[in-house]
Amino acid sequence: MSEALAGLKVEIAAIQADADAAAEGVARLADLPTTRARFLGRKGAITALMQWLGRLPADAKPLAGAEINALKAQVETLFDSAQARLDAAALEAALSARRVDPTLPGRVVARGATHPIQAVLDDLVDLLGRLGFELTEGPEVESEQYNFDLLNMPASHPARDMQDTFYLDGGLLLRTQTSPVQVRTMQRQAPPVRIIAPGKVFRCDADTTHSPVFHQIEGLWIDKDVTMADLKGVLTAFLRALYGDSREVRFRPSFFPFTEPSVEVDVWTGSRWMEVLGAGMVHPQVLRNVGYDPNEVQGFAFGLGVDRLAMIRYGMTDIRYLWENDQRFTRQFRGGLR
Ligand code: 2U9
Repeated sequence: MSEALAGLKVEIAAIQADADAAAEGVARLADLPTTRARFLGRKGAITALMQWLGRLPADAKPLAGAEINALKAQVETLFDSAQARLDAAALEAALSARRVDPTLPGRVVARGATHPIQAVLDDLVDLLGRLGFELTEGPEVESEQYNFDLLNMPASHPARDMQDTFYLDGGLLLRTQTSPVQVRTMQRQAPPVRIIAPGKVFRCDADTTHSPVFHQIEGLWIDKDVTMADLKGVLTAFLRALYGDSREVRFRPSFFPFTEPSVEVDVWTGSRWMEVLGAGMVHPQVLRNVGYDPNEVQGFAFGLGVDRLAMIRYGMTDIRYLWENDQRFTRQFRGGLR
């Protein structure tokens, strides 16, 4: 063995011992890369060994190269396991810092309840669905055109009074009824049309029985031969499903600009008649306004106030309970009170 090769072996043994101690001694993950680079980096001790190769006779070079490579592989393994040791320690530290105590009592999460208006709305949509009416929806911000003009309520009509309607900038307003939804639907599609439009409506009015925001559900059925007899039949079936099978129902003449003839419908409570909805045969002018021919098609529309129905159903005396979100009130409806 040449002197140079013997010297190389001494040097390899020294680096090996040095690397063992260094890898063992690294205490923090962050220090590992610099320590590793002292041996394996571009200016590290093992890289520097390569200059020994130049000083060796040609026949010793393969053996020396193999020795250096073996050292390199060993030191790499050394630092890989140091890395694994430090990774595991870091994970252990992170886990024990956020230790979970499974014996602690659970947090009580307050459970919500379906709002009485929503409960009534769900029932109505379901019931009218079974009577063949399809759910439709539309915007709460409307134009005077859709909320009034097309429904046969000209500019002079009292319903357009500033006191009743919330006007917005740019000729817009908050819809005072859901009827514009039916107008838009009829403009879009040819008859037959058999739809309901539930949703929020807005009127500038507030006391114990009036809220500036309330809910309506309106229905519309247009076809070639839908008559006043259908109006009476469908609405009687609807009200009996809602209030009881043998409930007496009364139709009284009334007036709405968008229906002719118009009726108001009462149910017998046992002691008095209670008004529950309005309806009528859709006015021929309204049909013309949406591009329908009143000589070809006709039909009926109806509307009812959902909040009022909820108050009747649950025996409420003040509409404001519906908006206060007082849990002493709302939690009474948990589990679907009837
Ligand atoms: C079109 C044509 C006609 C909807 C109708 C009523 C009668 C009615 C009130 C009930 C209580 C409003 O919430 S309330 O104050 N509504 O009495 N609504 S007929 O008539 C229409 C709708 C759309 C195209």
